[in-house]
Amino acid sequence: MIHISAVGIYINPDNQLFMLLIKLGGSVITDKASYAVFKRENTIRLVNEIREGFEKSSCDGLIVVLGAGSFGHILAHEHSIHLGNRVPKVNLKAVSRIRRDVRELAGKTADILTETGFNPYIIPPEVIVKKEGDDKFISLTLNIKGIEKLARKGFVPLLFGDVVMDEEKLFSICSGDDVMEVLVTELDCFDNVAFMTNVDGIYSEVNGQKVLVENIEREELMDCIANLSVGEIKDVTGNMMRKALKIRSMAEKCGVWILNGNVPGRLQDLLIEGTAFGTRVTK
Ligand code: IP8
Repeated sequence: MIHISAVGIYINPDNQLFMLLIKLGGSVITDKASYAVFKRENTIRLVNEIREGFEKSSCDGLIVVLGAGSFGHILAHEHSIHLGNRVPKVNLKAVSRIRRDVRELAGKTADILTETGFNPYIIPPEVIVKKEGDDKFISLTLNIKGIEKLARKGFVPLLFGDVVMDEEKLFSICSGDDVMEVLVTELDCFDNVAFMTNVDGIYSEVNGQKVLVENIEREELMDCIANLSVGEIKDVTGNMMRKALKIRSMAEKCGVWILNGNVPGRLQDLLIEGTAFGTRVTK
């Protein structure tokens, strides 16, 4: 094994180069306060940072996952979409609208990826996950392996949080975090993965003061959960605890970075230098 940089340039035992997996959170690509407002400039800047980093690395592929931001959460919250049909009056129109809106967001991001020289391949989450039980997603393994192949052949699989079919509740929400977790669990091609959020990373409270945690081991993550914050806690897809559990599960297999995607240069630093101002969760 040759380990040159923290992200990407890493040869695994089968002599295959690692790939980049980046989640662009809803708070960095949309204005979360206003329904379906795309932060185009920020997204262009982030995609350019990815391009720079990708070109300078020798990694073998890129997969991007999108949060829904105001293209999903505002209506989902208003109509309790996460409860599926377990509400007195199911709002089918809201479900249709959200499914349409998150595809619009994926389309807008795909356009930017294309303009930057990438070949995006939009993949709705139902292609790779199936909702099972109350809060669990199982993977459709064949299709997941296909995603790795697409990425190695030059496409950029572009996945996103969405409303998906649910055997018990008819429909429910699959977040971008769920998609990230399934990809990391099922594929062995990531050295580090990055979550671009609207905060600098995970904070801990020391003597009443919030302090950024730069490095944390996965087991410690849950110990100090009460004092942690990675933003976006009001989302319908869960509170801090759920997000932290997902990060902990991913850190079993690879490093998980939480970075501020609204600050220029952080993502590029990570991709080029192998380190950046933010939080790294390790095994
Ligand atoms: O923004 C949520 O995905 P997330 C998806 O990654 C919907 O939590 C439809 C609200």
